[in-house]
Amino acid sequence: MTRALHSSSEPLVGVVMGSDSDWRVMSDASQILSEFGVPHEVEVVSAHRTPDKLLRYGREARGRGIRVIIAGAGGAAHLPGMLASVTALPVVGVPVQLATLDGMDSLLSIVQMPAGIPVATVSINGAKNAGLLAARILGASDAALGDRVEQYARDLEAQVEEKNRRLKD
Ligand code: RP5
Repeated sequence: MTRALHSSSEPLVGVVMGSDSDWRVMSDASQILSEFGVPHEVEVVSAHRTPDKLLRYGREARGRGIRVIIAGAGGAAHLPGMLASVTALPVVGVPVQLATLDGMDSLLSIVQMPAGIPVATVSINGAKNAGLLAARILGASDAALGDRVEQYARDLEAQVEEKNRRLKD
């Protein structure tokens, strides 16, 4: 499943993370996007260490043709919310689990957004679902991609039924 979404390979999804150390989790988003043939870019953007870059990235993303931002961060995870505050694009937040606090710090930092500035938060380390959510968002207006998303769900269903059948053998 590696067909290109468009003939152009201009990125439609921005996969950003607060640190290169988040890549162990965020690579799942990039991988599933690649499987669906969704062109995307990957960038380290830190809310606290590179605040000017954060603002620039958020403000310019839409004009560059990005349609969905997936933002992962751990600890005091302000990246997704701050990006959402400077762009009209949908932002999917991925709480990255660090060594302490079981990722609850990251989850709560991302999920409790004030009314008016939404972030679609997935589960702790849920980067694969973030990628799938981005594919679904794009697939709502791209029939070929929407079909691939539907087929993915049907394949999952078939896998569960196959495991169920084997269990009973
Ligand atoms: C956060 O701090 C990053 O998103 C990362 O999850 C965490 C730790 O970063 P490093 O110290 O590993 O660079 O901003």
